[in-house]
Amino acid sequence: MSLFKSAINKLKQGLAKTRSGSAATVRTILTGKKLSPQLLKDLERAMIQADIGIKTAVEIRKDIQAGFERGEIESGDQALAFLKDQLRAYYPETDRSLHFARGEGPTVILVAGINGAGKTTSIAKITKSLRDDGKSVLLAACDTFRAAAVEQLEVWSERLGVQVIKGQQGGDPAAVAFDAAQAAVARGVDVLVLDTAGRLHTQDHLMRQLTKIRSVVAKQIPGAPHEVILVIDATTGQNGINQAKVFTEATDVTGIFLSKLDGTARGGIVIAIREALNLPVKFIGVGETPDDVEPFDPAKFVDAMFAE
Ligand SMILES: Nc1nc2c(ncn2[C@@H]2O[C@H](COP(=O)(O)OP(=O)(O)OP(=O)(O)O)[C@@H](O)[C@H]2O)c(=O)[nH]1
Ligand SMILES: [Mg+2]
Repeated sequence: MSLFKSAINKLKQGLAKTRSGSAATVRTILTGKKLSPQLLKDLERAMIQADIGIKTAVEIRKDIQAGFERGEIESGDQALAFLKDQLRAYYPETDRSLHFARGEGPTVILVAGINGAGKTTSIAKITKSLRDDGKSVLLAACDTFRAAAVEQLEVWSERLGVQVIKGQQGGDPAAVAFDAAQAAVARGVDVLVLDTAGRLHTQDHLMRQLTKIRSVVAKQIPGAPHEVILVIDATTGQNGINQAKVFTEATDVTGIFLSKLDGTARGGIVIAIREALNLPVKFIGVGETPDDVEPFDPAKFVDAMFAE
């Protein structure tokens, strides 16, 4: 993934709260200790507190326990090394890059998520990376529900030097998507990114609106949307994952943008997402500026999470 440059220091900084919080607890519980049944219990609790997900936490504890009973894992330090290996092993080589349209035509990225998840900010991050890579980008303000939503997208677009297609407040978001798809083709832009509403009258409304936006762009641009990115706020923990499930049931999501990892001490949520949704986390948000984005690299993530 050359597009998004990964910087281990930024990642470590972004995970500062996790590193000094829940991951530090896991580390200090284990470091320099002799492994014991009590220590295993404490470890399991600490992993759950890190938002790793109950199933995964229990699984890892059981595996370490089995190693302990066989006499293969004797110390806390060995257990920590095993834990890290295990976490890395949960992530087989999968394609975490953004998928672009093959051949002609713009690539369409649809961005969804509950209100306040960080959609608009994450779009600014994706846009900045695409622009840095020399790609032209057009934005579509399909959140016509809130006036401020369009303004916020416009502020980012001015800063990033890209244009926005918008409609009337309260208008049909699918009509905005239609105009935007036409404009993207006519202007020959490389990537069209659609911002959507996070809240509507009902969840059912929201899901139907997403479906409608999807089908409108699919009719205009073959193969679109090429990516459906679901933004999940890392600070909302299991609750956020449960809300995300509703989206994955209603529409084909191709990847997760996990925002606000810098704002939580429970960075283990990345692992819980694997357990609950089985979708690739493609990007992580580690701050509020367009530069605060990292491609998700499991090995680097696990290292950064447990780094001192
Ligand atoms: N610390 C931190 N804050 C973030 C990050 N991503 C987004 N935010 C903040 O979260 C708040 C909500 O972000 P938005 O991008 O407006 O979220 P949204 O999903 O578009 O919200 P709605 O349009 O209301 O549904 C803003 O204050 C952002 O600055 C992140 O990675 N780290
Ligand atoms: Mg928004």
